Amino acid sequence: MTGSGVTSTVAATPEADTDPRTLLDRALAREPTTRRPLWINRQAGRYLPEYRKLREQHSFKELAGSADLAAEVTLQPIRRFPLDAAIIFADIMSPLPALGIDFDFAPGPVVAEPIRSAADVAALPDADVAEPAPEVIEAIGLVRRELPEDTALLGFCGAPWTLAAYLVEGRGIKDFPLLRAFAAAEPQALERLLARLSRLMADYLIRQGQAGADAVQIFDSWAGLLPRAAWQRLVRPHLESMLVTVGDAGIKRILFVNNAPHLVEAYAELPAEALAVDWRIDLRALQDRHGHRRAVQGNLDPAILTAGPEPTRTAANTLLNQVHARGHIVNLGHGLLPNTPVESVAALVETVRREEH
Ligand code: 1CP
Repeated sequence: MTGSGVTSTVAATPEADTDPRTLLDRALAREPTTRRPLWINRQAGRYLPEYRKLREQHSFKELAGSADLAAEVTLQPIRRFPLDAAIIFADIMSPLPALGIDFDFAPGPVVAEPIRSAADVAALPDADVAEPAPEVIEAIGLVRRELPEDTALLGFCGAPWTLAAYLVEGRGIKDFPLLRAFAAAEPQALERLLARLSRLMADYLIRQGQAGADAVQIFDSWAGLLPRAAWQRLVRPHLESMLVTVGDAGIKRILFVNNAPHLVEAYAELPAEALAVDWRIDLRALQDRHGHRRAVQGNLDPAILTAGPEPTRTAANTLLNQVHARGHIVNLGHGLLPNTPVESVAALVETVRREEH
């Protein structure tokens, strides 16, 4: 492609200079911006020396469980790089104690008593009594007060299916065979579990919005485990009802679908302001099909950043040239890897910001 279409879509408008909204807000509305917004999945965490230093004194559970420490970790990458959004430091498991779920991290989530039967699902508390992750809600308030005005704050949650994956399987393992067996043997119990998670996550995301999050990202990291027909029947209705409830509350939604090429078209039909995809997906082709009504987010391969600043710059420039600026939020296609040099992140930030005019 020539690239001329790309430059014409980033033309600055006089209004854009005085618009109090963040770049992320405007990209979510698919309005023209002076440059594309950038934030990075897992931008806080183990690749940062200042995070590793805190981790010498505190477990991950302690960091995520304390509003003060979580706020501090959220702000660490923002102090180092001029990113356009912070994402609250927590885990997709954080709201699950509200359902009486006990878990630890080793380093990923390990559930003490996995859900393996209809009786296990029936035993979950049904009334919406407990407040999901009050420490996360408090941390959002703390970060909001510290964050520069032009930096957006993102809340997040796990999609019902991805949470169910950990709850049924008990931990993250390849292809989640116990989960797929449960979906076949106990479809009604699975649906009851998904419905319960969908309600809890809608409530949790709305609370995050009320506490000061500008938008929320829903991580469906294990979206691709079921074939399309089973996904449509069992999973989609519960994901959709959560997205509708959150949208009706006026909260903007970024829906991340990971490693599910057979479902990307179905995800693009779900109600969300932006669709985020992993690095396997052709983002420009996705934008050509759905960009008239969805912003797109992504999708550099995180592994490229581990190769250093030069490959990072090359890949970032290719992405910027291929994908139209309007309605594009730059990000990786999955989380930063712990062995990423800080210099690669700096190179990515610099490359994206150079587009400004
Ligand atoms: O320091 C440590 O040892 C803990 C590692 C760690 C971290 C930094 C875990 C355990 N979670 C987190 C934080 C986290 N998790 C964030 C905060 C944002 C940031 O770092 O900037 C977010 C958004 C998540 C979301 C998350 N957790 C997802 C969805 C995104 C994705 O990666 O697909 C998933 C699947 C999890 C589960 C989880 N928690 C932790 C790990 C290592 C994992 C995944 C691996 C596994 O299942 O074993």
